Amino acid sequence: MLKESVLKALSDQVNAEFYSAYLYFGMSAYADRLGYRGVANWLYVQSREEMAHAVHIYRHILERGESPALGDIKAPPASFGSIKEVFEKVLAHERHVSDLINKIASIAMGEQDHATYNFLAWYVSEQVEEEANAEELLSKVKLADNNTGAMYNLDASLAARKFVDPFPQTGD
Ligand code: OFO
Repeated sequence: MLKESVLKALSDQVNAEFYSAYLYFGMSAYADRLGYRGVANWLYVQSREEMAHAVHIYRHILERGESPALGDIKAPPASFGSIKEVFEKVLAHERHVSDLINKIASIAMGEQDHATYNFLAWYVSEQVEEEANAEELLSKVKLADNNTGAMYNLDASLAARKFVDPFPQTGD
């Protein structure tokens, strides 16, 4: 069983992870429309990872004998000013998600829910990686600075990203 405050925080995070997936779907579609197929692929893979993050939390809630409260997922923006703006928003969003994860970890610790606190350790580390990846990509886009050749090469390199299940042991 989970304390009410932990259940609410975890349920909200399921929603936040699905929103992340939805946001990156929207960004992927935007990049695709501009012809940046590699950027679109990177964001699509990112979106799939976010769904896996959501399902993994959902399963933790079920394993603890509770049901998540599944709320509405808000619509993401349909358009962005540029590829640079996309990655600025990715970075800002990942920083926001890091804050959310840290807050849930604090709630779990406050409630002495060591199982949830331990479960969240993976997400804490993941957010360090997510922020680093977003920062690196934003730097590369800024360095390319609308240079067509540099953007073409960056786009080609992002086309190689493949989805890897972050939780192969559970198939989430
Ligand atoms: Fe779920 O890791 Fe990004 O947001």
